[in-house]
Amino acid sequence: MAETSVRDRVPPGQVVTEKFPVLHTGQVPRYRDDLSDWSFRVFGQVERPVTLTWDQFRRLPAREVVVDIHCVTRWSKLGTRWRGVPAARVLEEAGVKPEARFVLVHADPDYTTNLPLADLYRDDVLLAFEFDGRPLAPEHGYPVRLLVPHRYFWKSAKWVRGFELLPQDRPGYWEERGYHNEADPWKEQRYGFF
Ligand SMILES: Nc1nc2c(c(=O)[nH]1)N[C@H]1C(S)=C(S)[C@@H](COP(=O)(O)O)O[C@H]1N2
Ligand SMILES: [Mo]
Repeated sequence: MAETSVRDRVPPGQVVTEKFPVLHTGQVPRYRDDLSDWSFRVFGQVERPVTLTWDQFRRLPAREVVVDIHCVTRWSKLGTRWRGVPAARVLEEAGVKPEARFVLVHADPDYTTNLPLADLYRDDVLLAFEFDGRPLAPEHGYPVRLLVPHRYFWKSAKWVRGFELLPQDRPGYWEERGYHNEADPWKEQRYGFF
């Protein structure tokens, strides 16, 4: 099978980097060593709101993906390797109501970002707990970050703590501050109107 050439993997206006820049607002959150102060909630338009402990979360089946990631600040990183629980698997725990169409992703410290619910059913959308075979670094989202490779990286919330299922779209932190609601790197949806 012919590999897509590297050039074809870089969206317009992006520059490839080997580094892994760190970008976020606020302080890197710290958790207890046993992660007893970490949980993941699924709530809103669901049959059974759930709060998963770290142990419950880690018992869910995980998978590995290798994906390209694209930041709105114009860096792209190709072939990044992640391991995590498919977001869809976590939704299954709660049972999604038919009214649910959007998700507001909640993360520490006070970060949110919004997605269409359908995004969470993609194979490569993970609640990722490993990068390149190791636990996430604190500054990259330890213990768990969302990975949404097909959208600009601000949608990949670090220190993710919950999914709120909604009947209507609700903008997150950057979306409220003028970033594009859809954030498709191939369409250069960097900034825009909600
Ligand atoms: N919780 C949280 N997640 C976040 C952010 C943030 O401020 N808080 N920033 C986002 C932005 S704007 C980017 S570009 C990526 C950067 O991820 P990285 O630091 O692992 O490269 O994290 C995203 N996830
Ligand atoms: Mo960003």
